[in-house]
Amino acid sequence: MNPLVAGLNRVGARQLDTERIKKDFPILNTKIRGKSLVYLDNAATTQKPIQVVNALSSYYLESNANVHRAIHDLGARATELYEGARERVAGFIGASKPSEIVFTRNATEAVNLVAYAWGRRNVGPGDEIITTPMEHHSNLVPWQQLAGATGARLRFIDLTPDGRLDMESFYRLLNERTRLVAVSQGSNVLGTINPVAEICRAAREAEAVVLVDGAQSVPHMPVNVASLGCDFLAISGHKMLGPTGIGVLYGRADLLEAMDPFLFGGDMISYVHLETAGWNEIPYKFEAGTPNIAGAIGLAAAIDYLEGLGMEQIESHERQLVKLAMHRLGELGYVEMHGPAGDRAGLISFNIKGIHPHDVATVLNEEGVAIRAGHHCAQPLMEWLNVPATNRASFYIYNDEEDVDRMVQAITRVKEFFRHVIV
Ligand code: 7TS
Repeated sequence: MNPLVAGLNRVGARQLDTERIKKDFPILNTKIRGKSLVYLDNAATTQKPIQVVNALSSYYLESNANVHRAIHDLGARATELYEGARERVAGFIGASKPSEIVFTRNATEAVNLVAYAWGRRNVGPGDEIITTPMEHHSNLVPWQQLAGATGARLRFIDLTPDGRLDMESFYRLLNERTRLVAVSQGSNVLGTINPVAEICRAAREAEAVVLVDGAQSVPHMPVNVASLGCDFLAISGHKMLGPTGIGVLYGRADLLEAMDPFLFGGDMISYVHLETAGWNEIPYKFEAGTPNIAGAIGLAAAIDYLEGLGMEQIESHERQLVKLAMHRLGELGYVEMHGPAGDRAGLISFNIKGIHPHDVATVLNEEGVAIRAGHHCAQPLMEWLNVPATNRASFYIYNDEEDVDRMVQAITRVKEFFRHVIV
């Protein structure tokens, strides 16, 4: 027997009970083109368990009111739930206090908040911002804008041929002009896990601030801001079983205190006169207007679900699956996979020579297998890979060995469809 398969059976059975988990996700029973759905687009967004949907509906049905303003009991209950969610997030990522947790719409807004509220005040002409060619556009374009507005310069860490950060290149770039290092912990295309703790240590010595894009890591592995030593961390709730429209910016309290607000209006003020206003304390000064109360509550329920499984178990489950999938795709002989061979996150980007990724994804869809095709909002990385687009299969807690089988089988159908072009 294939030792990877044996390993997966042994470890998978002991770690995550996917059969039980799947029961919490009714959407996974959906039929696509008459076939049962295999959902492998988790890096785009994950499915939601009934526990999260129930948390949303019971909030709306039993506790709906605006937060931070009402004297009435319902308002107090909504505020308690919303602030409880903030505490839940703080505990989940090891923040030292809830006030370091700012609720945003998504990871994109969290990065933009830092680019405006921290960047416009702390970055000037001749300063440098270090980032990488593997960033999602969300962690690149805001820095391009900041550099353009302030006269700062973007510097890019080189990648190794297998898609890791070349750390020597990072150490060469880091200098007294570096104000910020903006780096993803997990690449949404290559599956690379970047050594962010090491980057944070070095940046601290150089007195530079580090923003970690945790959109693809926080849902999949234990992440603790204290042990990473990062200054900012951006998270999207919808990529970790939570609702859409809720994200998180973790920021070190002293940095948040010193920053200007990003958006202005209700709830973020301490006083307003006709001509002037003063700002509320953190984190409220960054949460102008009525927030996504239900979204925060749903995110807390998602964290409960994930912690119930265990982040280490989730990480190891995905690693087993991706290892198996890479092995099986490698055996086909016509699938070119991108990114590191081992020690990587639970997703695989690949190309099949001579066939556009959209065609591959279309054939897979016919077979009920949902994968993504495109540039994955990482166009500079597509240039680096020298492809217009890739296919991407991304795994999560409910995926299992059978899902890998179904994907591989569907890819063999692609070969049948396009046999004249595959050599
Ligand atoms: N950072 C990374 C590494 C991401 O993968 C994404 C979204 C974001 C930031 C932005 O997250 P958002 O919730 O603010 O949109 N990535 C993807 C993806 O790979 N496919 O669809 C969205």
